[in-house]
Amino acid sequence: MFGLNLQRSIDLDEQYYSLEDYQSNVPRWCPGCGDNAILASVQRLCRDEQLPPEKTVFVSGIGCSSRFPHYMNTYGFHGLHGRALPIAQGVKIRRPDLQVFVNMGDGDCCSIGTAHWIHAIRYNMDIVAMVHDNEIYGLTKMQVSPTSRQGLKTNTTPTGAYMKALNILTATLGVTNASFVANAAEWIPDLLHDIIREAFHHKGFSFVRIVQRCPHYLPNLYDPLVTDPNKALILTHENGLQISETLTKTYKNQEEHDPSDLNRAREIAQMDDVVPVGILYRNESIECYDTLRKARRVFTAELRKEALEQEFDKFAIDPLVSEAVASEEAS
Ligand SMILES: Cc1ncc(C[n+]2csc(CCOP(=O)(O)OP(=O)(O)O)c2C)c(N)n1
Ligand code: SF4
Ligand SMILES: [Mg+2]
Repeated sequence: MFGLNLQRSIDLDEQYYSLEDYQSNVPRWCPGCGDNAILASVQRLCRDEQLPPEKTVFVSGIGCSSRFPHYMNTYGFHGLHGRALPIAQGVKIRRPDLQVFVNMGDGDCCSIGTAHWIHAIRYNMDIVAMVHDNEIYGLTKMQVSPTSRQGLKTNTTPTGAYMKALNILTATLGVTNASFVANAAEWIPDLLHDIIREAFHHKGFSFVRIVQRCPHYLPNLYDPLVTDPNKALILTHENGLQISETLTKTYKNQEEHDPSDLNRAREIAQMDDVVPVGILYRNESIECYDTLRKARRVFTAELRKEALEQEFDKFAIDPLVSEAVASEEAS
């Protein structure tokens, strides 16, 4: 009789998710680790897009970066080393209504997970994949990675990495059906956020390589890039990133790059004196495997029941056959 009728005063349709709604455990990454900046950007995206936590999934492999799902207050799957992508594809094919994100390390994606990486690009499923590229195996204490630069001293290459580093961007751009390829640097948070937002809005496999600092094992590695803004080549375009005036004052090295220009994207990806920041390539016309499969067969409750019954029928015992067997045994 006294007080508010809460049933009536709270309109559940008007639920607003704040940043805190996406935050979970306190991250256990080292202070200054670039993974913290990536997490903050992704939580901001979820808040801005008002993604319902129960409709959002983060899938990872194994590595420092792969602790990501523990820090998101959404569904999550901390998988196996190198296997984040097939797990995410499995989730998406069965639950197309979910927003699926993948967080992988450079070792996860480009070493043990290489086959999955290549085929995930070709399958072009509607998933956002982020590679936290710190050029090292962080979790296993500083082993060489395919993206480690030549000469880098690590615990498995104490005299320096022998090979030239694998170029993640040119490799991705070279795969059939590549539909969205972007590059970001975690120390430019505004552009990191804008790039992840563009990736989220792309229908298809959105591949974002993020240059990520590992101050614990490779302190100062990225200092020349972080301290000299001209080492970042900002890619701007009306169909890509639009950079604010404030950022332009700092990041003057810009190129207007049309993300539909694959040849120029490949040239930019090959630059090794600057870090391109922006959308290298976007093609909305490539078909998605999840859409193709959906068009062929809609899994209604009826169809599921029918399929289950067909399976059970394989184990059914025909009464005529069992009678014949019984009388044969008796004679
Ligand atoms: C099948 C398998 N092989 C090897 C390992 C050991 N292992 C765990 S994480 C990792 C590399 C992590 O490096 P990266 O993927 O770059 O992630 P980071 O820690 O740098 O974020 C390795 C080799 C494992 N857990 N499982
Ligand atoms: S070891 Fe490197 S990558 Fe791992 S949490 Fe620490 S700073 Fe980050
Ligand atoms: Mg790594």
